[in-house]
Amino acid sequence: MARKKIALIGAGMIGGTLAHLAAKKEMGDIVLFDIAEGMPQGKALDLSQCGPVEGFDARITGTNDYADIAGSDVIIVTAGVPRKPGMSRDDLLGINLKVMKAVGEGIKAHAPDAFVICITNPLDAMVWALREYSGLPHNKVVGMAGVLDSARFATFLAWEFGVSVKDVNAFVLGGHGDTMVPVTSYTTISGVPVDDLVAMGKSSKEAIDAIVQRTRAGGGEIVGLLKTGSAYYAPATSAIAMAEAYLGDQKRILPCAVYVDGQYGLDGLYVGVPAVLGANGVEEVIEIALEGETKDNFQVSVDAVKELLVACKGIDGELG
Ligand code: A3D
Repeated sequence: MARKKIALIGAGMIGGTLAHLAAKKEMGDIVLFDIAEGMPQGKALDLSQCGPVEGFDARITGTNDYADIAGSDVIIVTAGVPRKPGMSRDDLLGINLKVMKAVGEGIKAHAPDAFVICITNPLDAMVWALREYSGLPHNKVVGMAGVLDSARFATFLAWEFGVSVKDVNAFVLGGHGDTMVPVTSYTTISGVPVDDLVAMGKSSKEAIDAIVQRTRAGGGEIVGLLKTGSAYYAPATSAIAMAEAYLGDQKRILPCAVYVDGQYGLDGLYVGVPAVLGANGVEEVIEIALEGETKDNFQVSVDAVKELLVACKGIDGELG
């Protein structure tokens, strides 16, 4: 069987980390694409030279030519500009929308059968625009955010309860932004809902509320510390988990930004909800019952995503 091919559009901090992870896991051969001349080629050469030390077989190449992504099984898109301190994800909209147009057209022309995972912010709007520009089926274009947001939530909860992160199953819904909805009623530690653990006195409502807020602001906290860019290790590993679910037909249920077509009473947009990822891409959107405050917060998040789509359509009249 031929090796799988993974194209990484954007060879910056996340792109380079993705390439290293994919190579270490021998997921396939890797093409790093970027508009910066020499940079993807240089990173590819450097990463290739990890192979003999780490013992992986993966051909890693760098390019500035979209023709080289032809035949890719998976494409992970990080092309664009990351947030700087004080800049919201939404400030990035205008700049990154133009990037999505170029990337979408490149994918359409050279790799229309790929499964595409978008990471570029503002995520829920960029994945929608990328799908529009690429013309790929909706089930083959998905956004990475929920896996990362859930991982952040899980990390903070594991610290709070003094347990292994392996035992925390965290659940975050909605758009990837300050309005995301970490759901404590669906978040469990070894099957026990966090709300029940609070009732048992293992933590307090105030502490959990603070963790929810820290999760929502989790990206910004790292931007503030790094000062020159945004998080890249955890975003990269989260996208790799999604790529593995597709390539291995794992049928994993992962929170992703997926196209909703009637589910949750929504259609025509991408938003973060649990979905089954397998060989057909997004195979099913899981519709859970939302009630009370969670329902209201999800609606606020959806409204924020809708506002971004209106802004995108305002910038490029050909969209939607
Ligand atoms: P960075 O290291 O700047 O890499 C971005 C790369 O994109 C650079 O190498 C650019 O040269 C390249 N690029 C710019 N325009 C184009 C183009 N038209 N075609 C191809 N390449 C281009 O950023 P990063 O890797 O740290 O972050 C990448 C994106 O991910 C940013 O938009 C971040 O905001 C976003 N991000 C999202 C999450 C989510 O959870 C959704 C988390 C962290 C970062």
